[in-house]
Amino acid sequence: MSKIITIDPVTRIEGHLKIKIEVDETDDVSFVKKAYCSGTMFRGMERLLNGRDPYDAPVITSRICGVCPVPHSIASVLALDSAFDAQIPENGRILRNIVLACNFLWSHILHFYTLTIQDYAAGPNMAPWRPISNEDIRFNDSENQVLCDHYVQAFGMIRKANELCAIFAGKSPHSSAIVSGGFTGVPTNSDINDAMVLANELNDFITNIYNSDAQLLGEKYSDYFEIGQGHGNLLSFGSYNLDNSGQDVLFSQGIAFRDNSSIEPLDANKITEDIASSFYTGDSGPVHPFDSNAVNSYPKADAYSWTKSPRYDGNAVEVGPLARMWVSGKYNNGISVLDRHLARAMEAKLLIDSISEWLGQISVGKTSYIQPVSQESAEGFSLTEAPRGSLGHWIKIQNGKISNYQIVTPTCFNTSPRDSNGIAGPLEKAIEGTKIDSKDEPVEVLRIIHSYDPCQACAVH
Ligand code: NFE
Ligand code: MG
Repeated sequence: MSKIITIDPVTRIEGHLKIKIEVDETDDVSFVKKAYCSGTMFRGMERLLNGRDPYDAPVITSRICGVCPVPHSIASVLALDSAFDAQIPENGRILRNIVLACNFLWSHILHFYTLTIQDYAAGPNMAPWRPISNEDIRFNDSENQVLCDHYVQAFGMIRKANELCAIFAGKSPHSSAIVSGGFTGVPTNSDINDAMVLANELNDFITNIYNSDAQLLGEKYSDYFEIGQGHGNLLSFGSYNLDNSGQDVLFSQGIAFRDNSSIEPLDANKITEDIASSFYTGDSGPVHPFDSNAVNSYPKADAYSWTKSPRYDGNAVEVGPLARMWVSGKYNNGISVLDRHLARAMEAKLLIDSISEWLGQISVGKTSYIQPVSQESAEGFSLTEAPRGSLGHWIKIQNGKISNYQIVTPTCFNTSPRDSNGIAGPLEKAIEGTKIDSKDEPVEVLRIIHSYDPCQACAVH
């Protein structure tokens, strides 16, 4: 016998996500047999770009999301850079890295303290900590109190990460300083000094509080190192150029398949999207983003999500901090709920250390921008990383206007529905097989979902 449980909406994520699970009830113990992820809203940002000036793309695509506006701007200007063969001055490259890393930091801190810790810790008897239905709280009273204090401190840190970004980008979120050809700001010594002060405060919090709270979570909930593995395929597009050759990067590009411990190089032609279970019509089967002709279509038989199904060489692949750190050889403990949280915290430490280094590399008084030579007809694409994982933008330009713009986001990869081969998306697969202690409160499922840090606004874009 099976029981259907629907969590709709899933809370403490960004955007609108529904999870339906089928729980096996034949024995005393319950296991999830099937899981279905649905993005329940439509955005249409790709269609909105058709016919517009190519330089509008970074400004508009930034608005896909208030959580990761910088990565969308970066992905969009990288696609324009590739279409126009733009040259980026050193300062432009460094400033892009700094503001991108600031966005990662504010997102990671926000995720751990405002979207995750409530799954594990019991705060005071007031909103947003109560009502609480979860019986599986393993922290003692004083640990709960400390975590709650850190939650309050985290808000100040999120603000500081945004301020650090705004020193250079002028405004955060949705800065217009990130442009094809580089970056519009030319920093002063006083900008760099102000940024250093904020970076030091953030480093202190990330090192002594965030990373140590993540470790404590790992100690209390060590069984979650065995929960939520999924397909076990980890993909990273790579990001943060450390020189202008594009060869030296902070996060490498590559893929680690479950049955193969080596990291394989990525072939951009093997990235496809499938719309079998999505509310779109167009070419069925896997289609490369440049060839996409998908148009929204609702209702549609057998479809259950507004998210498409990105695949790599036919495989469903997990993306995110764990995949990025794994492919870069910086984390290899395992693939699970807790590994995702620990890799994310370790990545935050790596990034705040890098920001301090990059601040020291800015050349005061030198330009950050070289005007690109626009083309009437061109195409380009970018493969980069956002806080939640691999992000790609593909642009085709005809008669000086955008003729096709396609976006594949991290949460699209992670929360994708089944494809035409019946392969479940990474989050669906991670939930399937999980043992549920209480069918009224499947907290295990919620903890698996939150470990991916889904953003459905990005997923449906
Ligand atoms: Ni809306 Fe985003 C990140 C992107 S997730 S948060 O990180 O792209 O798909
Ligand atoms: Mg898309």
